Amino acid sequence: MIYDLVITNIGQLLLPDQGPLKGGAMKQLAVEKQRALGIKDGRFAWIGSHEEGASLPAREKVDAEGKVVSPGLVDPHTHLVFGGSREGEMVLKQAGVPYLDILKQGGGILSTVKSTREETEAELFDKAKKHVRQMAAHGVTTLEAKSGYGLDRETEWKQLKVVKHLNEQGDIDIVSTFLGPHAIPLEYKGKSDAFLEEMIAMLPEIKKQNLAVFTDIFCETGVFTIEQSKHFMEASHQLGFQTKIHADEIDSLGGTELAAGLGAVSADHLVAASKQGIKQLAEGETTAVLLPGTTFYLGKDTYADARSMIDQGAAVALATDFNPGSCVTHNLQMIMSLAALKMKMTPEEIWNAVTVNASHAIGQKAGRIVKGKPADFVLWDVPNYQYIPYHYAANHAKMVWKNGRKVYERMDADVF
Ligand code: IZC
Ligand code: ZN
Repeated sequence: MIYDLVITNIGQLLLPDQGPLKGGAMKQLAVEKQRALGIKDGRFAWIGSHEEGASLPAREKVDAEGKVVSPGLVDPHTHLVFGGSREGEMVLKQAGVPYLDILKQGGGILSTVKSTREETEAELFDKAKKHVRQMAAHGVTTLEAKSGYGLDRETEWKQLKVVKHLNEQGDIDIVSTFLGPHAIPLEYKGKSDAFLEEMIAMLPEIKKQNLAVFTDIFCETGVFTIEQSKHFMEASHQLGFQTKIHADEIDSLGGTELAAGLGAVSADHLVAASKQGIKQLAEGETTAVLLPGTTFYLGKDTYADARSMIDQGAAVALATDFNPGSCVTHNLQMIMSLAALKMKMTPEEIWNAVTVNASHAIGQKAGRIVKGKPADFVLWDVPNYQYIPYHYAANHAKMVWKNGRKVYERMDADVF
């Protein structure tokens, strides 16, 4: 057999175990030295020693030069599709205006809603495509994308269609989430129950057209209450959706307990999660998706308590939360550094959190290097896997493959 591609001379090959990895299991990360990979028809077809790999017949060979190869990263929480941008809010944040106050004044999410309503589907598609390319360039081969900047039928629909077309037309797998209850639009001010019903009324058609796998809701002071979140999640479950929730990001409302109690697939943010909420995560099936980039970007000092979550037995995943207001980065590697520096996660926990646990949080079977599975992987220009959280804010990806196809290669100008 002739392989399509053989990667030789892999210094460290990272082989996360099947997820979800809970608690102490997150400390386990198999790392094999001096390995090689054979790829055929878009899948991993052979894994073995460098010596054997060097003699395999292949259409293309890549010498990894003793560097690190990992599974493609998975980003399980992004607000990918949006119009406009919010750089004007930076001075407000500097002046100490809280995120929720900016929203209350019609800015924040509502400012992005205005821009997203104004832009055409084609414009939103082109912008989102660029963001996906950037994420892929940073090592991401599977990601989740939320709607939630329409807050009306027409625009939510437009966002969901953009995600569908991106997923169909591009190489990167994009898993769609309906986040209709992301904020209360101006035309429903003071009528949040009526708005929520309007969003619930969209669910059957979204299901019928297979436009989203998950639903999500922003459970927060001044946005949706615990009771409203419960109602929306139960309605979603009844219609066959799995659920996610923006929970306990700013105020401790009990969204973590709600998610664990209802068996949500993930509870996201959790900066203000209670002890009881963390205990329930550890006992239940809900993955904690932590977004330290948002805490950093909002200039706060208190990060989600990843240590308690892992030490008590929960499954933790990491994501960028890429969005135009509260975390503006494509770079999941930066999030890995914040997880190490601010949440005291170990390198092994971090790698599991951005591969198998992230994949589990969006119902995918990605994030692993296994014979017969799609060949999604990254060659990193680093000497060992601990190096990525250590050297922060850089892009260490050298080459990225999705289904065996190279989707990114770093160009180094010959300046010396
Ligand atoms: O646009 O501010 N937290 N939703 C909930 C966001 C942040 C995104 C945004
Ligand atoms: Zn979010």
